[in-house]
Amino acid sequence: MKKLGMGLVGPGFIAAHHLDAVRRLGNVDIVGIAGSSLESASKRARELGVGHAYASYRDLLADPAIHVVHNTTPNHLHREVSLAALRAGKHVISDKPLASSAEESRELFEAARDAGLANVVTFNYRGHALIQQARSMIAKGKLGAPVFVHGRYLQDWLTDESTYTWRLDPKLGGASSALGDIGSHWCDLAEHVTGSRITAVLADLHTVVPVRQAPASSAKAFAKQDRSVQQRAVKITSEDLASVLLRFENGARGCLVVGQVLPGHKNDLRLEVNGRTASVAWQQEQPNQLWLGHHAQANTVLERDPARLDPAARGYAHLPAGHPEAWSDAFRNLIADAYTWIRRGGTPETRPAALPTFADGYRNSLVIDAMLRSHAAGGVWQNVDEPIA
Ligand code: SOE
Repeated sequence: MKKLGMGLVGPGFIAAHHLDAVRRLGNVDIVGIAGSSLESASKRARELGVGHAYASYRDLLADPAIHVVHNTTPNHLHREVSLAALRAGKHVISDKPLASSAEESRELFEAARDAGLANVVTFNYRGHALIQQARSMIAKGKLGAPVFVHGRYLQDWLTDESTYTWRLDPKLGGASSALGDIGSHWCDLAEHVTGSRITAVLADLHTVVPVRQAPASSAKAFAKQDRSVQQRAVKITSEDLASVLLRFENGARGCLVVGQVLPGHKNDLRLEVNGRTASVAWQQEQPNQLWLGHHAQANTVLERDPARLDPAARGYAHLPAGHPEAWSDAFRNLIADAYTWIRRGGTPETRPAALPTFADGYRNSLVIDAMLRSHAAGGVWQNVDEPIA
């Protein structure tokens, strides 16, 4: 089997996890990384144990040893780097959200489709075995028709007004902050698990912390801010809190709350689907258990155990029950699916069913866009635009 070479552009917080996942596959060469300068890329390459650093992402793209590009740049660079990578004939694995706006996402979706190359967006929570189990159960009708899809994605790393991140700057992070950063994961998961699209939304957005003290450089997610460096006051216009009502194409109703300033909530993503005959609920912070709810019999908890899962989910569980698998294992599952697809040629027919593509990233941008429109219109229902194919 030909050994594939990968390069990574944008060596920030998430880069280490891309590299970790690739290393765990064992059959992909990590060729090199690029950042904002040769100096920063070299420093990060040393820290991450990567053998080569490029002066720019263009140099990385010019290297024939690289077949796959992982784009982990800040959102405002997703479009530029992913487009250039596709034009250079490289398969692309991009961080979420796919781009800074629905329009940019459409451009990327079209470029990937026309290039005939594998295109993946890291909605990594799909990689959990019990998420695939819930999806399989719903597809098989084990819950009856879904009637209510609800949940939350809550964090607290932006609680303190002295924490600042590029994600809050619309020029760098895109028009939405909390919704683009983490609401996007929830919406993707809800659509993936139910197999049904969000068709309309009613959103109320809010900025709990309207002024922040920004240091010279942006905070890494979950990192402690260094208060000794000089600060400047920055006015924040994007949301750090959102409440959204949802309608799905299968008739189900839904409800989502998203926030990043909610003390005590670290990475609290929860999804529950109530069908006419049974319910399922899953929590990211306890990913090895799937709650199964019933009306006329006792509720149960399904432990993640390959032996107890549907065939569609079994491949995403690697250890017996009682040996927890979590965030990084799900991330690895997604990256494993991405490389499986690349080895199969990256055609639409050969894509592993759980793998999120640029088409999904584009759709997701349209959902977030509808939420922004709904709020801007004073809190009225907005239809999610159909993707332009
Ligand atoms: C910060 O909110 C963050 O790292 C997100 O950017 C990730 O996508 C999410 O999975 C965890 O939280």
